[in-house]
Amino acid sequence: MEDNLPVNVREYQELAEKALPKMYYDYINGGAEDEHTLRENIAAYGRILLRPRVLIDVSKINMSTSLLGYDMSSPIMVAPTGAHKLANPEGEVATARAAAACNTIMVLSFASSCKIEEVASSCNAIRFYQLYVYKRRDVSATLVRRAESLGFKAIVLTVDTPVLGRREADIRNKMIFPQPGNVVDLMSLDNDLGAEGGSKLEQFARETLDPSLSWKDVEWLKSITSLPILLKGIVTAEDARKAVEAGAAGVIVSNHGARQLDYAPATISALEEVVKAVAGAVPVLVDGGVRRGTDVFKALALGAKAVMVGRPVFFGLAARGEAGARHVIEMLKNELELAMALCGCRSVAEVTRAHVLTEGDRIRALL
Ligand code: HOC
Repeated sequence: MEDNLPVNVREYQELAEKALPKMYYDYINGGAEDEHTLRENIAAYGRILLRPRVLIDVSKINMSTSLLGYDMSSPIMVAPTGAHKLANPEGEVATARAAAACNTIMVLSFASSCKIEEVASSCNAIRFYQLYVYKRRDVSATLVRRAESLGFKAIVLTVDTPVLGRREADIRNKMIFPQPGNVVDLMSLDNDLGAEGGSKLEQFARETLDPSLSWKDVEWLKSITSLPILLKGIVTAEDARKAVEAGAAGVIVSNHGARQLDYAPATISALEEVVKAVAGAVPVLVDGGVRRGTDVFKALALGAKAVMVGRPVFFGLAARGEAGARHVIEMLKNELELAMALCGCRSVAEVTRAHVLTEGDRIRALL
C-alpha cells in the first residue's frame, strides 16, 4: 500500500489538478456559462440532512443491488465521461478494469478515447454504451450494432445535448478534443477544426451532433436495437412520463455534469419529481455532484436505484491510473457503508424517504 493515499474525492481532485495540463483539467472540471448549476449540483446535496435511526443491529451491511437484472456490489456506477486518455494513457481500458474490480457497471462514453472493441476485450465488466445521435445516422447505428455485438447490455441515449453547451473555459483554452476512438474510421472530420480559435470541441459537436433529435428518434433507436434503452438527461416530471411512454427501460436524472444548460436544476433537487412521475415503472438513476457516500445515501433515500459517478473517477484516473479510479469507487462504497450503518440501514432497500430532510421538507414544516 502506498503511503499518503488520498482519503476522499476532494483530495483526488487536487491531485488531478496538479497532474493534468490546464486545458484538460478545465475541460473535465468545468461547466456551462456562469457555472451556477455546476456549483448547485454539489451544494444541493449539502442542504439535505440525514435522519439517522438508532439501536438497530448494523453488524452486517449489504450494499448490493441490481439494475436491469445485472448485479452490482453497490449502487455506485461509472458515468460516461469522454476522452479518458486525457487523464491516463490507458484511457477507458483502465476505467473498465477499475469498474470490473469493484463489481459495478461502467457506461462507456460515445466520446471514449479507446475503441469500443479494446474496452470490451479488456475485462469482464458489465458495460452499457452511451450514445449521441449524429446527423450521420449511419454512424450512430453502426456504433449501436458494435456495442450490441460486443456484449454491451444497454444503450444510454443522451438527450440533453442537441447542441453543445457554452463552456467558457474551453473557449478560452481553445480546447482541442481528440476525435473519439470509435468514430475515426466511420467518418472523416476536418482535423483543423477551429483554426480561428475558440473551443474546438464546440466546433466538432456542431459538425456532428443532430440538433433535430426528438422523441421520434427514440422510436428509431428502438427499431435498430433489441438492447434496453435508458434516457439520460431528464430533469422534469413531464419528460420522465414521456420517457416511460416511449418505452425507455430507465431514466437518468442528469444535467450532463452541468456542462449543458446553466441554471438547470441540481440533479438531486430534480430527482424526487422524476421518481414520482415514473411511479416505479422503470428504474431512475442520477448523476452529477456525488462526492461522498452520504450523497449516494441521499439519492437512494429520494428514490434513485443507483448513482453514476463521472468526474471523481476521471480524477482518480488522472491521479493514479486504474488504481486511482478503483480507489475512488471503493472510497465512495466505504463511505456509503458507513452512512448506512450510522443511519440504521442494513440494505439499500432499508434506505427510505424518512431518512432525509430536504429543504422542501423544512419549508413545508414551517407553513
Ligand atoms: C460528440 C461531440 O459529453 C462532454 C462530453 C463530450 C461531448 C462530445 C460531443 O464534454 O460533455
